[in-house]
Amino acid sequence: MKLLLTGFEPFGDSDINPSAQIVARLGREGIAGVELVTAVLPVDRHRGPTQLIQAVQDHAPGAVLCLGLADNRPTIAIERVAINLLDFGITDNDGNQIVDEPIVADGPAAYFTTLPTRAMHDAALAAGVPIQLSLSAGAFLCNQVTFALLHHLATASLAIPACFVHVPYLPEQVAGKKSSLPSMSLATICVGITAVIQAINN
Ligand code: PCA
Repeated sequence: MKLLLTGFEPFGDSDINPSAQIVARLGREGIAGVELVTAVLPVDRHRGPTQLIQAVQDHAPGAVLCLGLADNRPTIAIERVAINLLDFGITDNDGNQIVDEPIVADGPAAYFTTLPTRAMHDAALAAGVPIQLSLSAGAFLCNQVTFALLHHLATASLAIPACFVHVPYLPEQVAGKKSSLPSMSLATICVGITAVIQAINN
């Protein structure tokens, strides 16, 4: 199977985004039985969704798995739903802070993600990695690119399953901060994401 795996550039007050590091590492090391194609998306309300859809058009993958950082999650989180809402708590990397706007005017309220989320969850747990199923990817770029992709696939009648997975901070991102934010090592996250991808490939 050809799988498009994406991450995001750093955003906010951090110069690290673990999702980009995971994509780089797994792209370099490979996963048995999977042809991985990768992209790192800009945290930009216009270029983020456009580049994701362009990557799907360029590579014609059999499945799409998008990764991003969730700054307060203690575990990996598989997103089951993307909602038609932009409500940015911070600016994107182009300075846009959008409040209460739809992603697609007159579009549906939400889409379910379309990869086998339960099997993905169970595979990561079996590999010993903390993971949960989540009902909200928030209302920032991660939710936006997921909604935009699912809307594109639905309206273009493309039967390509797609899903978003949030990952926690890396330990080096929280070390020295005042609050005790949760984190997970890059090695552990990569074990979990590898198990998730193997479950998609089964
Ligand atoms: N996380 C943000 C956007 C980019 C990223 O890695 C989010 O959760 O929306």
